[in-house]
Amino acid sequence: MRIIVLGGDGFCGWPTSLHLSKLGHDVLIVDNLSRRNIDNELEAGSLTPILPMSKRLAAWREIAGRTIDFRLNDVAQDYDLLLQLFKEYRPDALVHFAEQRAAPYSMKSAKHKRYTVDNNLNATHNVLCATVDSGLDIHIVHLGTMGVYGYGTAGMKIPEGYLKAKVQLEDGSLADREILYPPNPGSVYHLTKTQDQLFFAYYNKNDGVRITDLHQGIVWGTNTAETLGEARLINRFDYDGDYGTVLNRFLMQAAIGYPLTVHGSGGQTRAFIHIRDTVRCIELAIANPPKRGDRVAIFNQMTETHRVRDLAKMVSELTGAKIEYIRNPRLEADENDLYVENQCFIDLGLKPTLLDAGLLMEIHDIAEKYRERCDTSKIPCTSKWRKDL
Ligand code: NAD
Ligand code: USQ
Repeated sequence: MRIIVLGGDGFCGWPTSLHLSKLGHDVLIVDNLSRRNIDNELEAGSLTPILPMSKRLAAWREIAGRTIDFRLNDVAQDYDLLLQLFKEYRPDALVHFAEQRAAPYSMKSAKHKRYTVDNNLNATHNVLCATVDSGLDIHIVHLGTMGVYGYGTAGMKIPEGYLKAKVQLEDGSLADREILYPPNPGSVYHLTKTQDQLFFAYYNKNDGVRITDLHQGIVWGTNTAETLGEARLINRFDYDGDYGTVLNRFLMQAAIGYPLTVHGSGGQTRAFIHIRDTVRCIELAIANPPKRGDRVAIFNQMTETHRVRDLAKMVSELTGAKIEYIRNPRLEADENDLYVENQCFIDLGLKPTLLDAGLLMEIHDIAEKYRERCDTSKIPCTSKWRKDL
């Protein structure tokens, strides 16, 4: 297939591009390198030394004998170039990672809130508009988030996108309906993902665009089969207070002897997935597109749930790291249970990579290897959800 990967320079996009290329697909990465610019803005970079795009792609050509093309484009701003790319490249599928994805970054200031909304909503809308405008039947695979649901479940498993509801009719009888699960975002970033869902529902209904929306949990790990053992292909590893996600942060903190930063009581339960499973899920989603006329396919892309303090304890027992309970800069429930349905990917053949000591230590060891690159002043989460927190 011919596949465009929007946001293919990022943490999920780079290993996905390699994986799809390795499978024999023709891949074109489109990215505006905004994440590298945000690294400059925050004066915080990837713990692992990632190469510039042209060098990454040259290494892949040399190692795998496969070519991945690249176009520098802002998907949210340069609509004409995006449309032209679609018409020239004529992709069968498109994977859309090109959004600002950190909740803390989206809450830093009015400027960051507005950037996140402008960037994410325009990027998604431009992709949909250009798909229709091009006249091509492109299957859009989008990376959404588990955070669109909120993290509470009223005692049931969170379904894959659609909630079975009983509605009362005029005559008092009950009718069955399936509705989009009520959105309940916990940050401006998560809010943009709930809005993305409405764009998808509308363009699917109005224009028959075929869409798979993947509600992904927190991604952990760094290596995939394609990046392992080859420094020039190394994936990014975010550890700073805005972009670093919780489990990778704890492993990195343990590696440099920094106390594990648990927010509040650490009773927050979240969904997780290893980066290897991320790339496999995208392979499966591309191989199993919705048919023309089908509604938006929504899959929960996660493999397990964990409480933050349990993760901290696990990492501490493995490494001897100290745990520090710090004031939570976010507005979120102190304690929550989370049950999530994830049968769609299992049925398609996903064999979940679950958290185990070996994999945790692999990440810890990578962090240890690059510890000299860590700027410890960038570890604290300084972005507050409200000024009074
Ligand atoms: P990332 O920031 O590492 O990568 C995003 C990439 O998109 C970057 O290379 C960036 O330069 C590019 N980009 C952003 N806006 C763009 C624009 N307007 N035009 C062109 N390129 C643009 O993020 P990631 O961790 O790889 O996440 C990718 C997607 O997966 C995001 O949409 C995110 O919401 C979703 N997701 C990530 C996680 C996670 O834990 N990392 C979990 C769930 C969902
Ligand atoms: N947390 C800590 N200590 C830390 C960092 C985080 O206790 O040092 C806590 C947070 O308060 C939160 C939880 O860990 O309760 C998760 O935080 P996170 O930064 O790991 O993840 P989150 O902000 O939810 O965002 C990440 C990705 C985002 C994706 C989302 C999936 O950055 O792109 O959409 O995970 S989900 O969480 O399922 O919504």
